[in-house]
Amino acid sequence: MNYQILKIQIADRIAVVTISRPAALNALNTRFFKEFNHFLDDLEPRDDVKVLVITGEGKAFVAGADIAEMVHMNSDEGYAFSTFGQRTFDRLEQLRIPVIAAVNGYALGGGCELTMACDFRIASKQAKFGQPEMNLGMIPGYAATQRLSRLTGLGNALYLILTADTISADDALRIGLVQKVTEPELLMVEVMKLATKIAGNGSQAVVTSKRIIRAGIAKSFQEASELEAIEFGRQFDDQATKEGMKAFLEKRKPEW
Ligand code: DAK
Repeated sequence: MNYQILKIQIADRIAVVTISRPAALNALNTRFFKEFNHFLDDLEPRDDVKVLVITGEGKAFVAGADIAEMVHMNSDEGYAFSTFGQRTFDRLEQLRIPVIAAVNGYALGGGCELTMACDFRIASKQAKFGQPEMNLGMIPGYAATQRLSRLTGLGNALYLILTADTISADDALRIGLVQKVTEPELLMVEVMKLATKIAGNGSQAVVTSKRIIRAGIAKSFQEASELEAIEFGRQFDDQATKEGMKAFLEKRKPEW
């Protein structure tokens, strides 16, 4: 595919996707969703890529869904835009490998929702987060009403969505929306350090942990613990687990 919005770099087991439509603050349009799904089609079968990083070019991560595109939609087109976006974000959340949002600037509306479909959010001090849909007379449409409360608690989700307030990276850290805040010039350095660390861990253990942590949220504690026990048992047939334990006992680094 001839990518017009995404810039993709894959090296050393890490894929970095930069959303690049800075003149519109990287607002999400239909073209973005097509390119991103195409990229996921290519990425999903690859087992040489261990971590995905998503960031934005310019002063925004993503300033929301593209209002200039949405304003012309009728209800059928709005429905299609909605389901396409929801399916894409679900697909991202369920990606086998961990996904890090490197939030360089504005992450508003659909942009904040995109970060929440990732596994971690690392933010530059210049980043700003919010769900400003109320200002447009609409409710969030890419699952902020569900993911925000799961990540930050009911009170914070209600506060952010009902006020439409924009908050700083430090406030996002305080409510648990982001995991770390960095100086702007160090954002990608810190994110790549984190990605490299995770990429170097036993790949099967990383992938399984992500899958059962996420699956467990929708289950009772007992069911989720049973899922953990099943997967825990299964890994004793895995050479990587044996190598991890042997390396510890032989006082050397594991060779994965
Ligand atoms: N869409 C389209 N263009 C956008 C945009 C957006 N979300 N945000 C910014 N831009 C464009 C601006 O129109 C401007 O274009 P030009 O005038 O230069 O042509 C350019 O980007 C630069 O923006 P500003 O001049 O406004 O830059 P400032 O630094 O002054 O302000 C800002 C930055 C981020 C505070 C401001 O741009 C802003 O308030 N932007 C809108 C933020 C926003 O309201 N975001 C939420 C959008 S609503 C759905 C699912 C999801 C959604 C909806 C439905 N379904 C399932 C149905 C999601 C909705 C949203 O995300």
